[in-house]
Amino acid sequence: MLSTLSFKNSSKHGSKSSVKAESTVDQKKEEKIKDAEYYARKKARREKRAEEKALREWNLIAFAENHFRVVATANKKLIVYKKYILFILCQQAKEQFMKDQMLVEVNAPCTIVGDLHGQFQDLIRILNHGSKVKPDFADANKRDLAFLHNNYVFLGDYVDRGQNSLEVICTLFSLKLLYPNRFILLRGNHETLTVNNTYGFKHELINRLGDEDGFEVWRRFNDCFACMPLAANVGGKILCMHGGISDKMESLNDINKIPRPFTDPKPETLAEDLLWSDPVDASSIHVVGKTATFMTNKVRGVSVAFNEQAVLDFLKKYKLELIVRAHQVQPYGYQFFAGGKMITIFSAPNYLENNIGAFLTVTKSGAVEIHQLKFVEPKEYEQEVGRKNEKSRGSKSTSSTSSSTSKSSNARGGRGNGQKKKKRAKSEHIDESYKH
Ligand SMILES: [Mn+2]
Repeated sequence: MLSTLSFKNSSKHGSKSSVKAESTVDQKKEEKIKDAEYYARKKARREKRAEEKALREWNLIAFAENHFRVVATANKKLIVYKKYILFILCQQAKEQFMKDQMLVEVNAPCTIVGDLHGQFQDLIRILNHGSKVKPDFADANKRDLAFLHNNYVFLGDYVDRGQNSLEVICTLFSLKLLYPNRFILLRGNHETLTVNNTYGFKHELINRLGDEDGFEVWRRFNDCFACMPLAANVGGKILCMHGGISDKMESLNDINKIPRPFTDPKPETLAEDLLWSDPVDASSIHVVGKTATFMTNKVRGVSVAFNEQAVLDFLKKYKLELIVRAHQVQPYGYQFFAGGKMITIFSAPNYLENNIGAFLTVTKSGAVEIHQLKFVEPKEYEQEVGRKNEKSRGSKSTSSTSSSTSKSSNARGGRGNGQKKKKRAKSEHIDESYKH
């Protein structure tokens, strides 16, 4: 009470001076707003000029090539990116993705790659696989030699977790722009805003580009992710997606009808299943059930889990022979499900302690080979790349960037065939005590 009274008194007696003071305050405020508006306009003009300049100087080939040049120095923050360049890359990639159908048709031979999660060196090892010449983007001949006879399907989860999400996504986007029909980049559940907000990509961008620019670049990448396709059909026989199959479709063409863009899939939709679903844990009784079952995905708390019969029915219904998906880390890089009719591949070695990575190649006739990718220390990696360069200079020997074994499985084989392959792979590699 006392304070109210004294306030009233003071305003009564000192009204003149307080009005004056108020008007000065208002004036100052106005000036401040004007100043802020002036500087905002000035900044906007400056940014626009810088963006236009970046676009004039934008050199896609040089940008892509730079990613292949720096790998020999391994495992640091490799490239210094400018935000305007990243704006351009995102915009052009977005336009390119919109030209793909949601279900992309691809021809064999092709290489299918699983989760990469910011492991840039491993991406380069996979890209170098099968090429005798180190890719040189400045030289059109060598550029073509590296990738000419192959298509690539990447199954998503390029960003988050690892150290070099930015290098991975920039390499893949620039290859997509250079070879739009040969590089098919599917979307993973980490290419959604709510996920890469939390699991590393946003943090990496803010770390490398600063709060404001990092946030803006992150936003633009997600605008672009929102347009990426969700599935690929290799040779009309092998269906590829990040998560898995769905019970919310009636024809393969339903995938093409999923509207774009979307930042996060709506709950209980086909899009959500393609990004998130899983085969049920092998220890579950549902696996051996004779009825196709889609159940709540308790592990993820999102989308569905499906049993082996669901995969077999799905293949029959859509006249397919094999499903290739990623999304789950595997100790040996790959795992069969439904008698070899579904293969999970995970291409980031040492994502968890000691896991091996793997990727697939599909030959023209439809035979599937699994290539494993062991973890290499940065030092060994430099040696490996060094050895490769030596080889590419002279000798005839074929490249072996991906250390290790490859195994065959035939996508065209029958059910029994798949079983046989499963057994063989087990005897070679899979620890019996391991339960997926
Ligand atoms: Mn995933």
